[in-house]
Amino acid sequence: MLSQSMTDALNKQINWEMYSSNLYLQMSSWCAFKGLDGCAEFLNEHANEERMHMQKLLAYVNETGGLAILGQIDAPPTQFESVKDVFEKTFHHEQLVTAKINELVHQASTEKDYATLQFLQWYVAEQHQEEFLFKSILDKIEMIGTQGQGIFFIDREVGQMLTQKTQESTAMTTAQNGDVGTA
Ligand code: OFO
Repeated sequence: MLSQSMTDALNKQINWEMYSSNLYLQMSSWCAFKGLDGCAEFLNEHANEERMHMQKLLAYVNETGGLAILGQIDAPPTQFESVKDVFEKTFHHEQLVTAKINELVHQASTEKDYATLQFLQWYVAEQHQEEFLFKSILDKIEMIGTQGQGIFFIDREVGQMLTQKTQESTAMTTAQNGDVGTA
């Protein structure tokens, strides 16, 4: 059973995850408008992942005796200076989300809510991956540069990262199904 304070804190995180989803969807839209189709697809997929993060939290609150609440969500920014600006903002946003997850972990630990503490470990690992992912995109942008055909190559690289990610997750699902079949 969740305490009211833990329920409130998880509901705030539900809101953050929805905001993240909308932010990345808006960035995807900006990239599509600029003809950056690889980046647009990558960010669109990432928006879907953020929605999944929200749904996972919502399910946890509901199954633990709390009432999950979808509050008002701020509108994300609509204009960006460049593709580099987009990915700098994604990286900073993920750092902010990591800080929010760490606050939740601290609260669960302080309240001795060990089920929530355990549940949040998935988000701790996920944030590590996401910060790494966006930092690696920023590193690539830095390496390739945005002059001349640089933007074309950045867009292609980011699009390929999505293809690679999709292949890895398909391989993982296949391996997991195989494990279940042989168990
Ligand atoms: Fe991008 O992170 Fe959700 O949690």
